[in-house]
Amino acid sequence: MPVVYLGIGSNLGIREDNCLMAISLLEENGLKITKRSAMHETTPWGVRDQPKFINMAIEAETDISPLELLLLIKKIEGDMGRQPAVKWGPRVIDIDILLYGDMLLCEADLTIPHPLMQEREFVLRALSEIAPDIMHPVLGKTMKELFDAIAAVPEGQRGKK
Ligand code: PH2
Ligand code: MG
Ligand code: MG
Repeated sequence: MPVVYLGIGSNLGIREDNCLMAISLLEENGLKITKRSAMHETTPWGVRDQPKFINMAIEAETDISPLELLLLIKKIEGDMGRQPAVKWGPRVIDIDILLYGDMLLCEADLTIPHPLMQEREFVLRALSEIAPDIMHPVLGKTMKELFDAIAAVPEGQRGKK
């Protein structure tokens, strides 16, 4: 079965409970969760003036195709009360597909690997905890290497050339 890595985040309400609820709902809907990272409190990225996030990453096995998984994620986010909001703004729950095996996908609503994962410390910290040796299928670097690379750059300099 394909192994998928998902990023989970919340910065509204009881953030830890929201992340755990998302995991339960993913399991109830057919994902076999094989690893989960610790929960990390992280500084908001993109839009800075918002509450801090709780972020984590999970590893799962699933037969659900990427686009079906995206539909399931949207359903779970909606059922958990996520409202349409500004890009990168506050949210009750956010579930992102980071990696889906070695698959490369570029559809209107879904790009795999997640196109911004290598720029986000909050993603790489959690992911490198559970999958340090997994290779990014485009960048040819492991999650640990990507995390070390971003952690070495001062926060204010990240994403700049
Ligand atoms: N999610 C965003 C925007 N910014 N910052 C952190 N620290 N964690 C997130 O999960 C996050 C973010 C939009 O999905
Ligand atoms: Mg996100
Ligand atoms: Mg998302």
